[in-house]
Amino acid sequence: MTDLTSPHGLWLTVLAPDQLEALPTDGLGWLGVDLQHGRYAVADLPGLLRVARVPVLARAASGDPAHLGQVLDTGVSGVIVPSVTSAEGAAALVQAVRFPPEGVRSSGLTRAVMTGGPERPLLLPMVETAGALADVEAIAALPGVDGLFVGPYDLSLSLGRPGVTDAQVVAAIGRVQQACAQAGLLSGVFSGDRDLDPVLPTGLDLLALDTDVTVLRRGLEALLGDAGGR
Ligand code: 3PY
Ligand code: MG
Repeated sequence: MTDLTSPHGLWLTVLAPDQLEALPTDGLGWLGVDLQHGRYAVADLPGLLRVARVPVLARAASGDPAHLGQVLDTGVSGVIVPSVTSAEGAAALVQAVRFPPEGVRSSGLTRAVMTGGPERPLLLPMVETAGALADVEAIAALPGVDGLFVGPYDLSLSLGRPGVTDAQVVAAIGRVQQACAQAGLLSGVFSGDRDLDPVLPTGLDLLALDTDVTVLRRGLEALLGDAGGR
């Protein structure tokens, strides 16, 4: 995914393809499709991919190898994989996502093959547990990992900290970004909080600003505000 025009991404949780089609994409570098906490199933990906005008990364529901194979078979640009707890867990993801000899992913006449999907989709394990944070340098050193993606909400829970802008959570995000920079990997974060944005490290490659539902909500608030007393 070398064609990123901006680090700014939108996290899709509910939108159908025709609604996505109606959104402006100026300034948007990529889309995240959330199969973990969003409404999507694997079967929703082809429709979204058909209308997307920027690269699509799927946030998988889990690190299950069969699920990851099905997600990748749709032709997404890459997978963001939740709930990694150790370097061993991340190494297992490399096995699931890479074809032999690097891994054990199965090949077939998939949508990715038939429509010219990426030959080597990105693998971005999430750092959102204390275990993954403790192993972050080892995870970044794994061949087959292209980048790390921080989930600040789960990370704050796992670290026992009160929220995503807590100093220890922010420092942890900085550590992940540094590990990525040192290993030459992509670094990504989900924000969803306008107080978090200004304290995030600079130089992030992927910054998911917020979700589609937040966009709708903020749009409605702005509309009602503009209408004022009329
Ligand atoms: C988290 O912050 O835990 C996430 O997974 C972001 O979507
Ligand atoms: Mg999470």
